[in-house]
Amino acid sequence: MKIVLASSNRNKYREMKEAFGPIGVELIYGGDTDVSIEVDETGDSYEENALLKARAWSEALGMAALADDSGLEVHALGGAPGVHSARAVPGSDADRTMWLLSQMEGAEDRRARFVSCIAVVFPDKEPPLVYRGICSGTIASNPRGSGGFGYDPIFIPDGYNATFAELGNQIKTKISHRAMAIKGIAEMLIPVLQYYAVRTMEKSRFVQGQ
Ligand code: ITT
Repeated sequence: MKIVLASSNRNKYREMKEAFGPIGVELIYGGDTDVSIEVDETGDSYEENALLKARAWSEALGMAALADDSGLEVHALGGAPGVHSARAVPGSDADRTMWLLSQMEGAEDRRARFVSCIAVVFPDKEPPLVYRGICSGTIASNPRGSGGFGYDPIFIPDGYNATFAELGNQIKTKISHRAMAIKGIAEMLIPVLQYYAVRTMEKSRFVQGQ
């Protein structure tokens, strides 16, 4: 089954593209399709925004769509930037990273967590699937490393002494919030894929029998 990734964030696609092969899903990068979709992320939660994105892409392309809505929640900042992580301040990922470090100046409590919520929407009446993944860690005092994207240079996952940007994609795709969300959503997808496979088989039997 083909599912489109409802995103033009190529970094997310890089972290997700291999993950669904083992359950028989080919994930297509939204940026490689001939539609360009801008979704207003007006939801108050990751779940709402992931569903908004997945619905918009599924309707536009008439196929199943999978969206990730994610963010960084910093304990000392009351959970900010959270659902607003991509737009916390205007500018580049590096600008937002430096802004976050400035907000954290002098803070002893460096606890933080990344959250990823993945939603899958189908083109028929099948109910959507939603799953949330979390990765806990701490905020570094300076940006370190060149891998990943977003706040990766300042996030040190628990159990490691290096940032996501230093650890690189091979480790990140095993332990990150997105990896956890992918694992959960893949388990939810398996029975749905089986249902579609049986339905397709029955349809083709019906056509042959006519
Ligand atoms: P799409 O909506 O097109 O998928 P986006 O980048 O706008 O792409 P989000 O609205 O979900 O995605 O915003 C998530 C932001 O949270 C992202 O831009 C980063 O700033 C941050 N973020 C999420 N996951 C991250 C990760 O794995 N590493 C670093 N930063 C991350």
